Amino acid sequence: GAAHAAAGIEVNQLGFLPSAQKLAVVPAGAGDRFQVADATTGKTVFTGTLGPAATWDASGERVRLADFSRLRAAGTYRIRVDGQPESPTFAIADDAYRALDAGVLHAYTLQRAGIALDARIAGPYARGAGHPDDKVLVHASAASATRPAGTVIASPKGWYDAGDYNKYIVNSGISTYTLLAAYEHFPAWFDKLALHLPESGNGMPDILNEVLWNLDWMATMQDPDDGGVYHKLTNKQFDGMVMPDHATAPRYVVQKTTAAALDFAAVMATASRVLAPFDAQAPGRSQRYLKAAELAWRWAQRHPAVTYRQPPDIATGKYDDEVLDDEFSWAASELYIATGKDEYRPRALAAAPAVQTAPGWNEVRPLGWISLAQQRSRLPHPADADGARRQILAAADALLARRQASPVRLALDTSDFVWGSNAVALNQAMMLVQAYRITNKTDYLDAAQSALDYTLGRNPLGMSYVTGFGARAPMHPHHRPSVADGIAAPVPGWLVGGPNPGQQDRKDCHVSYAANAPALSYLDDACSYASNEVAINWNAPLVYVAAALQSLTR
Ligand code: G3I
Ligand code: 9MR
Repeated sequence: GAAHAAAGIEVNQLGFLPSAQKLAVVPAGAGDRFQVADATTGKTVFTGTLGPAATWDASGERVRLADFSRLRAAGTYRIRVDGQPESPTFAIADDAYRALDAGVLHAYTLQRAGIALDARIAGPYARGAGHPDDKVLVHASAASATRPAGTVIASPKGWYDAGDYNKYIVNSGISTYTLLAAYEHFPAWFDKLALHLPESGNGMPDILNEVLWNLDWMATMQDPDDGGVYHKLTNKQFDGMVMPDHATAPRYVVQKTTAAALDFAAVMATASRVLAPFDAQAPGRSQRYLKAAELAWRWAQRHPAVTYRQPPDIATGKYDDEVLDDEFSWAASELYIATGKDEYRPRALAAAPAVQTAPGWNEVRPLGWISLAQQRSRLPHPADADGARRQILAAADALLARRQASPVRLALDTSDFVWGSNAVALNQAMMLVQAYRITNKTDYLDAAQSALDYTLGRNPLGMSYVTGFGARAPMHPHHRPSVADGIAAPVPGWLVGGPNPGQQDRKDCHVSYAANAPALSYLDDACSYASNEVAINWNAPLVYVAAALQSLTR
């Protein structure tokens, strides 16, 4: 492929809250000074000196930093440096991330299985109902005495996982938890964030209405006879690039696994806590969630090492993970908070074997820390939260140290450029936000801001990695509705996976990646599931971090 076009001046293309740290990255070799100009009048409103030049190893680019944090006046701006094209326009505004947060949450609504979306809800992305999942077959790998292979069960609703139309409990776990945590930590922000859902106006905050669509599905994935939880609900093969209502292959629930049971238990215990104040709307719901969580935990106790084995006739996503200590730890943490029972305490309080800088679908221990740290006052022994707080601070301090050494002021390490790297950056930001909530130390919030800046344009490709947001955003995500709907613009509000030098999709792509360096290994083509797919677990930390910066920046 061709060499990638120089990104020029790299800046968060949405912008900043007035008192946020504001950094841009400028190619070295131009002038020493930078100006920030009013985008409407062209008048210079701020000038500064660029920092020293240095090379970022993840991209090979030689850069200097522009710091204009002291510019606080609301407005729209562009950055200028001699010898460079002007930066994209960005804003300084009190509600800089309001439309973004609403849009990124709305993507979940557009991603719902089993529902038709009319123009009132979906605008031009209105579509018919797909995948009712009211007649799902029990796959041989999941057969039990009471539900032999071929048994028909109902398992409707939920969100499609990603660019594909399957539904996976492991990935639903972290996604649903992160949205519940966003509401639990920043209720005032979400109480005012209107999303235009079918349920809007029913007395629930819209973010919780959206989460309930997936919780309702998750609940059906538990076998009531033994408490075990199916790993996924899926076709045998991935669907073609068609709209949901044109994808009609038979659906199966596949294998009960320990990871599915534990992630399910953690989410249901969390939901019982976060949704308890809304029980009047659905009497007994919280208790049902907690009962389901404990039933799943007990199944996992009886089956502590059942890892996912893809059956030979199934080819869809695996979400396989051989290490289950972290799943036990997370589930135990949430169940300990919910019940106060001693039986959950040892697993909940067990220290991690190493510093864990961010959660991910296969590394969920930090999710338990987040809950324990926040729920200190509910614990039978409040000091039980201290270990979690220490582990959060160890993670955040490791990230701060990396950021301090980084020429682009990012905690991202070269090894963080994996499948879904954009979400690695945002999950790190979520950890940094936890450290800020514990200590009130601004450095942590600044580091989280930088991670958001990275995903919104302060990166060597000069892209906002969120569809529909920013001056230069992905146009061709690996997302079946975006490919099949006949609309040029992709479904908005999706964070794409991002640069991934693994390039595991090379064999399926008719075009090649423009570059191989970790931070440049990205392809805005629908073929590129390894760098340009979307996924519910990648959007979730973006919802969280945007809400956090809106709520905490002062
Ligand atoms: O576990 C190994 C680790 O030991 C090794 O050091 C490392 C080196 O690269 O690789 C690790 O495995 C990676 C694994 O994720 C766990 O992190 C694989 O290389 C990597 O290919 C794998 O990527 C996953 C991908 O599915 C393929 O299985 C992504 O995390 C995951 O987000 C993605 O999820 C897919 C679903 O399967 C289907 N639906 C879409 C979704 C998003 O693309
Ligand atoms: O569309 C699939 C995507 O959701 C997955 O993340 C990816 C990796 O499991 O696989 C995609 O499906 C591709 C399959 O793996 C290989 N043939 C081409 C498919 C893309 O249409």
